[in-house]
Amino acid sequence: MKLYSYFRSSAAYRVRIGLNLKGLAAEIIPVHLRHNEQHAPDYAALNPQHLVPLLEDGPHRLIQSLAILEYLEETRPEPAILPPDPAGRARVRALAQVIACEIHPLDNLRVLRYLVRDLKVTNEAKDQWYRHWIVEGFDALEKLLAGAPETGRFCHGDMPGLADICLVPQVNNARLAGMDIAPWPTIQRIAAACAEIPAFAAAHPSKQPDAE
Ligand SMILES: N[C@@H](CCC(=O)N[C@@H](CS)C(=O)NCC(=O)O)C(=O)O
Repeated sequence: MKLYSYFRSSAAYRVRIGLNLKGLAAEIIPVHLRHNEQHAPDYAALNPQHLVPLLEDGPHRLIQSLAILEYLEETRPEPAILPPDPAGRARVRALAQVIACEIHPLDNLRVLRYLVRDLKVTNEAKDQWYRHWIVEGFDALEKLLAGAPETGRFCHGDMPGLADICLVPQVNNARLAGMDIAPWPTIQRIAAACAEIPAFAAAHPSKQPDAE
């Protein structure tokens, strides 16, 4: 397998964690987003969205981190990253989507660039925007996690899964933005529990071949 990745990309970070949890090896092909390599013709031909991650698995070329993770779950079911029951799977997917569909897209590099370059928003206002969507998303996520009997050591029970895979990179982004996670104690606790797992630790941006 080949994973087109950027060390700081949280969507690629999700797939790196998923591969590690399932014990799967993938060659990392770095795509430097700050140097605009996602827009290079060779890469754009692979992914017309000009985004990472992209996973090649034999003849299959897969994009969108959640779709990739579901593909890995279906093709390599053990260890599972989704619970066995439909209601549990719906809960885990919902938690994952709170992050991957409601926080992350608003804070993506191309959105931030558009705010500054096209809409002439100041850097201060751009940073305020960035933090705003994390605060709003984490406030909801904290309530969803803290108030639920299904929450265990991890987002759903005592085994890490899809929701944790999405949570950890988003917490990392928040910390990189100088945010304190303490106001969300359940999120903080779960992120700390994940950090102890080698599959999560090895996927961290600082451990990537293209890390700077
Ligand atoms: N929904 C997509 C999001 C992918 C995405 O936004 N990737 C970012 C890095 S985290 C990217 O490639 N950004 C390039 C850009 O904004 O120009 C997924 O989950 O894979």
